[in-house]
Amino acid sequence: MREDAPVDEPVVEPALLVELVTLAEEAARAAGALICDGRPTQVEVAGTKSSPVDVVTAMDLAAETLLRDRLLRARPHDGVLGEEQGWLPGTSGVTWVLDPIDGTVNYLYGLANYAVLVAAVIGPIDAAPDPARWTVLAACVHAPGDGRTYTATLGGGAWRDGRRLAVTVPPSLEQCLVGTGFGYRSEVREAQGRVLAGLVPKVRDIRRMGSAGLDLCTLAEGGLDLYYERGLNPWDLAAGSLIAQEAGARVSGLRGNRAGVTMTVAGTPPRAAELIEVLERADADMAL
Ligand code: LIP
Repeated sequence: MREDAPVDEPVVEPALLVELVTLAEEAARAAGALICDGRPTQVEVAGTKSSPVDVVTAMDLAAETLLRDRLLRARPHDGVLGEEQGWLPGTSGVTWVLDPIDGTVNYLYGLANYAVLVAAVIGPIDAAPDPARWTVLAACVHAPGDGRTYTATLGGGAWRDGRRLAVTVPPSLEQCLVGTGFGYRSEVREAQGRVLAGLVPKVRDIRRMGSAGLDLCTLAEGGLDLYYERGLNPWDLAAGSLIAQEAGARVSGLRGNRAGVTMTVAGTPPRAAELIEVLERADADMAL
């Protein structure tokens, strides 16, 4: 049960949810085939963004173009927000939120932990989709490198390759395996490292796997007990947040806020509340 579900959560026609998740999976699989089967032996960096290690590859760009073409050919009045090509407003009320390769550095290094993230959200259409104001209706996270495909619809549960998912409930914070990630700017990473140093003695162990979308899916299937990260973009967060929520996780920010760029915390409610308390005491949402 989602603790941060808005009291006015919309009632959505089941037929629309089925249409959206089916289209999301079809598009994610097509983009996954492109980036995996077409991966060159030596992936070239096409450019950088927030820092010299925040890279974008030609495949990021090609995969997002494929996703947009597929989705808008099927639903031409929808909006789209993508990591590489930005926001295209729509008129239908549905906006697709896309990360063509989540875990770009893993993809660059030939590591399998990367995924295509596709989510359909509703919310105000006068501005780009905002985690503070959206409702995620349908999601697909597809990891072509190892074949994992996760899906969810609002109220319809979370699934991996046809198997229903549920989060774990460890007896204490000390027994929790915690996933996290770090920003691309060194001054941000320094502040995040201080928060991490305070957390390590309080939990079972830490995992940093390089893809927020797959971290949230791994939590949904019990491979992590908790996850937190400061600095997630909407496209990192949208798909995995629904899959985690539908598996029984609480997904939120700190200090009563919703999940978003300031902080995202996910996990079974009692343990998530304990992690939130630790992060609030550490002012983890105040780090650069
Ligand atoms: C990645 C996120 C991850 C974060 C990485 C990076 P990208 O997204 O999914 O959680 O820790 O630094 O931002 O850049 O691979 O799409």
